[in-house]
Amino acid sequence: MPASPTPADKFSFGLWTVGWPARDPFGDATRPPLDSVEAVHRLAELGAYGITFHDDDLVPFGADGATRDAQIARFRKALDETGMVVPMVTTNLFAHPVFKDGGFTSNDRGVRRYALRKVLRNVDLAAELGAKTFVMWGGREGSEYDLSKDVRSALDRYREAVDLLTQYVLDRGYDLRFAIEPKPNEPRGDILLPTVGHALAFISGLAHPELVGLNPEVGHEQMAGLNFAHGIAQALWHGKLFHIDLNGQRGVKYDQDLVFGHGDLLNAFALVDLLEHGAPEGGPAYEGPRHFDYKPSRTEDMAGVWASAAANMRTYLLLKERAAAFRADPEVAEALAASRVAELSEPTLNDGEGHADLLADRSSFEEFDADAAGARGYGFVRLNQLAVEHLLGAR
Ligand code: 3MF
Ligand code: MG
Ligand code: MG
Repeated sequence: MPASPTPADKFSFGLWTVGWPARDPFGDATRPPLDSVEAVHRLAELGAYGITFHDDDLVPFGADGATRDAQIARFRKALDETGMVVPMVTTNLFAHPVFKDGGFTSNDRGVRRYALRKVLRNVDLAAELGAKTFVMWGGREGSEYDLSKDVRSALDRYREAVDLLTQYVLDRGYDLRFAIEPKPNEPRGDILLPTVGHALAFISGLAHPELVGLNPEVGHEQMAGLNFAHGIAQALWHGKLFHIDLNGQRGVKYDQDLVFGHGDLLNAFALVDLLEHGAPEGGPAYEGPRHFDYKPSRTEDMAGVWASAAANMRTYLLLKERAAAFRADPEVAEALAASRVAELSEPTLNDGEGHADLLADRSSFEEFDADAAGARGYGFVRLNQLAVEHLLGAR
């Protein structure tokens, strides 16, 4: 059994996760509001190391300066008392009616300028609290009706906004990078930058791409029917996994935000294996916060909220332990070799070989026995069964 979580595990939670009073489009809140100071203390007791927030989670939208300062001071005191850190901060550009057609990409230019000002103010706060990542989830950047949104202009405006923000961080000398969080839909019918792949392509056209990466969320990719572990592998390949939102999702439906592992458990196993063992030399491929962006289900009371928060961390640690056992199993090593998994890291061409050499190599084509290669099995099912058995604790 894994040890209890400790700050060294780098588990963090959004204030809006444990603080969700469980109001949904069809029903009222089932839980009381949660004070940010209590959230810090309870999460620290459970073994988390960090807490994250949207500006409006900490200070109600439109609060005056004195209220804002007082709320931030109380929060900071709770951080000091517990040793909790704020590794990431984010801005809410989706809740207030002003953002009903988006923030950075609203058709209304005044709204776009207002959104930028709101984010700039929160970037200052993020830097002040020592956050290293500023997440941008553009939940309202999108449309329901194709003809209502000029998508190319919207992307111009999105780029204009992100370019302004990176320039701001550079000019202020902040040690802060941005992470875009893709999502295919909900609350908009179609959201801009809907998947990891779309966001990666967008980042490559920015003025300071080195300051912008991704915050992929398990459920968001799975809502699009995509393989989250593959998406994370590609984000790592581009050097763009700046942050991660862990949770659970069961198939292509609304954003469930279940506890991590309570959706596609096998994919969660592959994900933890990748994060913990995916470096080329075998260590962790990702060193950042293991951030949970889940919602304690509406059926749960406050005791259930804390039980579900603990469940996220325990599931992660169990998967980490199972992945380590999988990697240490000699039969797995043998199955990996039989499946030629490591052979894929060998370059296809010899050192210095070009197309002329390849064309001259008769063994690669004229003498290659395609029928024999086509008849050979890869043994992937055996390998997967070994993974399932480790996951089930049967080995
Ligand atoms: C919505 C989300 C968001 C983002 C958050 C972080 C409310 O599906 O995942 O949570 O994670 O805005 O920036
Ligand atoms: Mg979500
Ligand atoms: Mg999220």
